[in-house]
Amino acid sequence: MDGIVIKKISNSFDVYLSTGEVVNAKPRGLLKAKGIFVGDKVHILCQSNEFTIESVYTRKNLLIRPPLANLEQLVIVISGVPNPDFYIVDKLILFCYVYDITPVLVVNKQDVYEDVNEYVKKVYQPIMDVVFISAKTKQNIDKLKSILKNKLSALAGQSAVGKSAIINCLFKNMNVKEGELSKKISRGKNTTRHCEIFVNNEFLIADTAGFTALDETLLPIPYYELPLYYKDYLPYMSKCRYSDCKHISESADDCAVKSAVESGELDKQRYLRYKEIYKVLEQKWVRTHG
Ligand SMILES: Nc1nc2c(ncn2[C@@H]2O[C@H](COP(=O)(O)OP(=O)(O)OP(=O)(O)O)[C@@H](O)[C@H]2O)c(=O)[nH]1
Ligand SMILES: [Mg+2]
Ligand SMILES: [Zn+2]
Repeated sequence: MDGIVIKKISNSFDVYLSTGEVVNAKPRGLLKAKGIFVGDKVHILCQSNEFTIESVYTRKNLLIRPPLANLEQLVIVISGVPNPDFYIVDKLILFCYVYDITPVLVVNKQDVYEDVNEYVKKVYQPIMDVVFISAKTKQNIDKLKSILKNKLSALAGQSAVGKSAIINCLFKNMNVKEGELSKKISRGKNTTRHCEIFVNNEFLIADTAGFTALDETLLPIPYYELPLYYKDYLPYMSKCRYSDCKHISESADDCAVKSAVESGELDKQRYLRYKEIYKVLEQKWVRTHG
């Protein structure tokens, strides 16, 4: 039978079977525990009530930090308070594109703050699914559920945006401590190694603190390819004078992105964040190739 690894403790794995059961399994002799990750799809054999992982199916992707295989969706959570850090949001979106993960933006705490909605609608709705929710009043939770259905997803976002509260909305009887969980984890020794998947018959959600600290130097994007990762810039790019325009040092006469930023058609702040990410990636390129 087949299943998904949802938890790993040294040589022992919890596997969620296609029947809905969770069993504990050990890897077959030659199969090294080191080579099996949370999120892996595995083939299991059962003999006299002992479960053995026989093989690991080919992965869609494998993340190192957090150590997680086959992630399909990343739910990036923001809220009115704490003040959203859109630089983190933009980096997480790039990270998703690199690893073939679908990014989804969730704007939580709609019961108290709606101030960022307009900005999010203008800047992010054109490039991704955006859901405005309240974990407290359950506003639009059904919409979020339909996006998460039958997929392996993870939540990412700054502390206190409501990630634990959202997990509590999705999984009855879970009761993850809100405002406490990450403190507990961050006191542990291997914070970045912690990764576990919560499951029920509808969704699989990876619980990990590993995404918030995403460092742009970890993005394996050559700086000169960055323009191709900006879906919102691509329609303009075809009107830039040079087909390989980077929208950086070109003049606004030659660059349709720059002139759209000047006219207010494209958001100035997102463009400044783009320039910052470009600069960091270029410096990294010079360090490693120069
Ligand atoms: N008013 C309101 N408060 C919320 C909502 N969602 C979460 N909160 C509150 O916001 C605070 C932080 O929520 P958490 O779920 O702990 O945030 P988190 O993202 O898990 O934070 P870390 O674990 O530190 O990363 C808690 O006091 C929650 O009760 C919401 O939709 N509306
Ligand atoms: Mg939390
Ligand atoms: Zn340009």
